[in-house]
Parts: sequence; structure tokens; C-alpha cells
Amino acid sequence: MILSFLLGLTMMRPGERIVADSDQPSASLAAQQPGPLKFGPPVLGPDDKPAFPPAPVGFDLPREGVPKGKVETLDYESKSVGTTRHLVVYTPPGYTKENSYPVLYLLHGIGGTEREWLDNASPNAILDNLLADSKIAPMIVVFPNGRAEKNDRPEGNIYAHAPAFAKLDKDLLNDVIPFIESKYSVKKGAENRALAGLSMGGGQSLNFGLANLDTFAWVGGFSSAPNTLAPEALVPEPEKAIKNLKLLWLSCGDQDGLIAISQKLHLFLNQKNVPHIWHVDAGAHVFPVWKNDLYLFAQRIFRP
Ligand code: FER
Repeated sequence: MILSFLLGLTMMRPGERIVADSDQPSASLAAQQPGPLKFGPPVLGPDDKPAFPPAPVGFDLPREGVPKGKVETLDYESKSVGTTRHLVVYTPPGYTKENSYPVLYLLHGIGGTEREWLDNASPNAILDNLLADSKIAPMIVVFPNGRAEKNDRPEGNIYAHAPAFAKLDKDLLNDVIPFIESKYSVKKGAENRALAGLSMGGGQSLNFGLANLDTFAWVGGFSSAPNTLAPEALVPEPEKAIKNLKLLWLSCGDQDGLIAISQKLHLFLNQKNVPHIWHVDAGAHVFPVWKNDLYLFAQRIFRP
């Protein structure tokens, strides 16, 4: 499903996500049920600009003559959730057990599932093309389901399931990663694991990545949602983050009302001298922004 989401904008564009606005007729319903927080229109400061030029046209389209990676859906037993769960895995073209690979764990948004990236962003084409152009390290990409509860489909009021997103760390650390590392030829150690995601998955990546610096050295939040912890809670020990992280990536669209969350973290990280990338793209809370983020982020992970 594509969740439409309008954040700080007055006009809806195709493919955009909506945030229910409590001034709308459904106000009484919204008052009783968990719903999105309201954010005003983005207020941009001097730092809020692109760190990199946008991806070239066609970066996300399958290119003739470019070897293609493999995408498969697998089931694993999750002890922490107590069910068999699905995840999607991309292995790069030429994947062989003779080699071993770093792994990017890439998380979806509040209305998505393990298929959201695949169904909306052609991440496999983006990665195949980057690899063919020698712009990324060959890597495995794992797309888990971010809703750590027995029924993990985006049904009913999707905001009511925010607490399940907050529990993904156990599933990720104790079930998903061991499963992937037993099944694929994977390089171990934090410097070979990246955690990134969009919106709700961006908040999860910052929350879990920064709390588990022994597990992940490359962390990225794309248009991170209100599930993102406060900066002081995310980075309680700046020295430790500075020492352990190889990349901390923050990005957001310049028309996305949620940008205030990332702006606040960016300013805190600057105050504490924690190196990071702050990339503000042109766009709202939409997949074109996240595709570009994946294109840029993938080129900066698993590098010396
Ligand atoms: C919220 C607004 C947006 C929220 C979550 C989101 C949990 C997530 C959006 C997305 O994943 O696209 O108030 O609260």
C-alpha cells in the first residue's frame, strides 16, 4: 500500500503521503485514535541545503548490459515476536559464497512492509547501476518488516502500531541479523553493518543504530519521523559516537514538515562536534527523495 502523506503542504501531489489534519472533519475520530503529530510548514535555515548533487537521470532504471542482483523473500523464525516473519534480501550480481559481503539493513515507513522499498523505489536497479559504475562496494541489502508484532500487516489505524516499531531492535539484533549471517556469506563486525530507513524506519535506524554502536558503524535516517528519540537520548555519549561511527547520515526533503526533527538533531550533533552528513533534498515526504538518499548513502558506506 502507498500511504499518502501531506506534511506542511497545502497541495497534494501524486504519490505524496498525507498526514491527517486534526482541523479536518474527522477531528473527533482523530482525537480518540493515535494519529500523526501536526507539524507546521518547514522553516529552512542556512545549513538546510543539499550536501550532494542529485542522482543522474535514469539512476533508478534497469540498464541494459548491467548485471542484475537477485531479490528474494525469505521466512525466518522470530523468537522475539513469536512468529514466522518475512524479509526481503537483495544479493548483488555475482554473489558467491567464495566472497563475503557487508550488509545494509534498510527499513520502511509506517504504512509499509518488507516490500515497501521494492515496490516503490527499485532499489535493486539503483544498486545494480551503482555497482556497474564501481561507485559502491558489493553489498547485501536486507529489507526487514519494521512492525515487530504478530500481525505485521499495515491494517487498521497504522499509527496505532507505532509501539510495535519501537520493539524492532530485539527482532533485528537477536533474530534477523543471526538469520542473515547464518544463511549468507557475510562479513561480521560493526564496520560491515549499516542501518538506514525512511521516515518511521529512519527514526528506528537512529534509535537502534546509535544505541548499538557495537553492531552498526554506518547509520542513516531519511526524513526521520516523530518516533526519533530526542538528540540527548540518541547521543548520550558524544565521544563514543565519534569514536565508533563511520558515518552518520541525516537527510530530509525541504518541503517535508517532519524536517524539524532532523534539523534539531543536526544542530545538536554540531554542538557536540559529532561528524555527520546533513543533506536536504528538494521534495516532500515522498519516494523520489528516499531513492536519491539511497543512491547517495550507498556510495558512502563500507568504505575505508
Ligand atoms: C507521526 C507522523 C509520521 C508519526 C509517524 C509518522 C508515530 C511516520 C511516517 C512515515 O513513516 O511515513 O506523528 O508518529
